Amino acid sequence: MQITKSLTTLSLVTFGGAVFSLMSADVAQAVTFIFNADDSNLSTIVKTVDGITLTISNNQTRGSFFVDLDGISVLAGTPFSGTKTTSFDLTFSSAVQLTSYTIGYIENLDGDESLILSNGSSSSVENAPFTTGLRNFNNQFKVAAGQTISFIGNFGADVSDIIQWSAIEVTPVSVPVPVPVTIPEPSSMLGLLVLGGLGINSNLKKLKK
Ligand SMILES: [Ca+2]
Ligand SMILES: [Ca+2]
Repeated sequence: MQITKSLTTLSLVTFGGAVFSLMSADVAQAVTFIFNADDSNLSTIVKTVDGITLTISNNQTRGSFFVDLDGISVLAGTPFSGTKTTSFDLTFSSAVQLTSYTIGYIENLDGDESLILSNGSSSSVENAPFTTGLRNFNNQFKVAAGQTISFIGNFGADVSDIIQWSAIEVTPVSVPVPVPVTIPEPSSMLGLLVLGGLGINSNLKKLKK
């Protein structure tokens, strides 16, 4: 994916100054991981979307995940999946920013529940009340590739609750791309075209290695 993006960047730069303002903006789009019944009863869920792999593991205390058409149970009392789910770990194969999640189902919530995601240095606390639908993370913090995010769910006083996520959305953290900061004179455009071509060839060689 990175190589493909580099090629696109080179191509755009080659064709003139008009696109420079676009290149300086962060154009990364959110990547959505969707959970469904195929994920149920797995001790580790692995999903790859747009070249980013999400791994969810270490479910406590159940040992495996309960997932149905409403999504993955991120907080679940014993009435719903036999054994409570109170915590688990998430990792992403490349650097991302936590963006949002979609709640597919809730039941028996009392308004005293909370969800905490932390990578050790940053955290996001998701407080009740929860409703179904898309919800931005309270703190959209960034995590490095492979860094463990600990998820902890708090039931509050009553523990017969369930919250299911039908999806989680993250945004790739863009890697700085060396882009010229000055708009080239028309007379130097030919040179840029040549350099751009060389750059593409170089990247293609790397791709073949
Ligand atoms: Ca309850
Ligand atoms: Ca509760």
